[in-house]
Amino acid sequence: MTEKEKAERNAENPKTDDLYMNTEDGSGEAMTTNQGMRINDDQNSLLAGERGPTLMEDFHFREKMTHFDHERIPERIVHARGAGAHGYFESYGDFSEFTQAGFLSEKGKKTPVFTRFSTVAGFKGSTDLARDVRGFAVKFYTEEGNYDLVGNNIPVFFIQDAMKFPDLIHAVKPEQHNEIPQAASAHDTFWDFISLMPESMHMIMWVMSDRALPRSFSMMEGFGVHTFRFINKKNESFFVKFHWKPVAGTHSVTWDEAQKISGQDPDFHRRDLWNAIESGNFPEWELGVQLVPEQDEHKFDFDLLDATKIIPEELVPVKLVGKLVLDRNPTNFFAETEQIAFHPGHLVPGIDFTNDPLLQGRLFSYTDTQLSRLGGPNFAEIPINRPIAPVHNNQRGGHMRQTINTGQSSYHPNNIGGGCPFQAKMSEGGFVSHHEKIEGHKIRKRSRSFMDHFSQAKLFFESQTEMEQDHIISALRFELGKVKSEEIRERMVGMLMYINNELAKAVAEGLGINPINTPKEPLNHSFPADADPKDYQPIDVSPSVEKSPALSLMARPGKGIKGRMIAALANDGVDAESFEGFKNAIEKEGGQVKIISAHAGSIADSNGSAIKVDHSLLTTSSVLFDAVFIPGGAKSMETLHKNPDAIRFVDEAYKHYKYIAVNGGGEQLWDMTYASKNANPKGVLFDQNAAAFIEGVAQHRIWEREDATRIPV
Ligand code: HDD
Repeated sequence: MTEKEKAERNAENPKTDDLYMNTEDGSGEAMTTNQGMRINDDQNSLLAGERGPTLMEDFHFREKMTHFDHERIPERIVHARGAGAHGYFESYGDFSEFTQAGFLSEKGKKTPVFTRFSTVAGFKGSTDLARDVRGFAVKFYTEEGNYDLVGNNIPVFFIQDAMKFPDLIHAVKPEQHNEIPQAASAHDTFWDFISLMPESMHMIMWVMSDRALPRSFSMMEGFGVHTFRFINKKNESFFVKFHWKPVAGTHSVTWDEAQKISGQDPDFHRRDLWNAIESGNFPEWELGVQLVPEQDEHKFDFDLLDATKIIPEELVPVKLVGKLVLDRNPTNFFAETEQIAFHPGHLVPGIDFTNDPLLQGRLFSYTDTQLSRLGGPNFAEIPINRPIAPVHNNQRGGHMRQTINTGQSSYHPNNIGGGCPFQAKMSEGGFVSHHEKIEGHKIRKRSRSFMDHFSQAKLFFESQTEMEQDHIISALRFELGKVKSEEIRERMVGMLMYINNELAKAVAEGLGINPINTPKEPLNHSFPADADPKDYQPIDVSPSVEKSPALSLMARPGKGIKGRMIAALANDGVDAESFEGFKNAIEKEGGQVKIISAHAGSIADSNGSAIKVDHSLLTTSSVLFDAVFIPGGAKSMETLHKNPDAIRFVDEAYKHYKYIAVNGGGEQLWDMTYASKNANPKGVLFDQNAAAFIEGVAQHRIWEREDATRIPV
């Protein structure tokens, strides 16, 4: 995308920069200290004599070094690793029948947003491709104040009560004695905890599925997870579950690829988001809501307040209400992506909480964590966190206060300040909590309606395609295979038997366990010291939905190839016509073509024109691409067919079920591969036009390529 195009697009869409950005690029300016004094030597410390010691009075050195020494802030306790982007949300219509939220009040209404995606378990410097849940947090800068939808790419959670969150996170993070392993749940403490917590089984099915290995942030769904409330102007309330549906469809990588990508390019997802936006292929999602009228609260066979449950789409359809477009990369990662502070309690009138005990606990945690991460109570004044709605209140002081409040009074009621700032009337946009009737005893107890831990785990597993089920089995074999304790492995297999017998048997076989011998009762070890354990054991529920096709990744293939990366294997002498024709057709559809060659620099095509090489075979790998194109050209093939890295590149792409297009003399390289030994390879297109290849790439993978796994790379 050209700078002119970017400027035009920025002018069209609402954005927050003008409102908060305090950018500084130093161009054309002399260097100064933080006090604004000009610096004329930034190379040498102030010394007592040419070879003498550094003087304490060197204030420029001390200021520069002190700032550097304090450059880092504590990383997030969870979701430390992330990437973010600016964009906008556009409402599909007027949804005031359900909510008074202004950003959903008018067709075409655009609201600026900042979105941050993240992994959960790894440290800030860990790999993007960990098997993990992904955070999907959106800050809407609405006219009524900031609204944060702080969700994940999985619609349920491991635990039902926030009280268990520190335990869950301690269990999944690197173990405390040796801080190993990084960004991985495949270790004893995680599975020890999980195998004692049957409420986590539904989430475990999702995390062991390909959902935990997204191909791209733009190819994963997002969910608000909890049941929230919509409130309309008549004060009528609807329970609501939020969904983000990716326009590009839902796609994943395989576990073998994920592990290799972690070494080849641990920034794979960050880079993908950045490149997609820079190339003008803006990632898009539609916002969907499942609405349940207040009076239907108890109509389901699960509790709406239980965050380990979904509402199957077959019971309540997803209504699309708007679109999220990410169209601008951050200007400075630290200032924006690192300093942004999300909070599920940042609401606008028209959206409210429910009594979900996981959500209620989150309402405390997020502000609390910002206090240590961002250093004090004024984090809402950091540019990226500032609402576009004006802020007026009597909060004063604190570390790093930016606002200079004028006047004499900082309390309410006051007469000295003319009673200002005054309390807004409801008609002026005030927030009023839903008038829910609450009566009860103070009690620490989990409701019996939260005790069905297996029916939706079963629903999820049994709604997957055979290939997806195989991946879940392999993931569990891998994860539990890394667990050293036999007892934990057995306890987990015992738990899986309550989800699906075939699943448990297959996992047990991989672990060399006889499932018959696995412990059965009690399943739940998470109950108060004086409680009767029986009160906390799972209950059996027959669900009203036995299969939900919407739970399979295959349910949302999306359209087209926007954002896909295609590797073109070419060397000097590549056939100009065959290469250009494919490249142009792919780029027209929003895919990106990268030239991979035996050497870096540039290659000369058959017409003698120079083509810039994007990567030599040394600096890239097939796992970083969605498909491979081998254009013809006798001279090009003469080099490549002898290159072991080129042969492996093609074989590996085949192993990972990718489409491969072979044109003209490209067959010379193909014939050297192990994959070519198959007489009728699926998804390998010989001398077909670009349209056929594009159609294939849009399907993402050829999962029915049965012989793929036996490719020895
Ligand atoms: Fe959380 C960060 C999502 C449960 C406590 N959480 C955080 C982020 C996301 C979520 C997307 C990263 C935001 C960003 O990009 O900066 N968390 C969830 C979801 C949950 C959930 C969807 C369950 C439905 N979280 C949860 C619980 C607690 C927390 C139960 C504690 C009681 N989460 C935090 C936190 C974090 C956080 C410690 C770390 C950094 C931050 O908040 O700003 O407060």
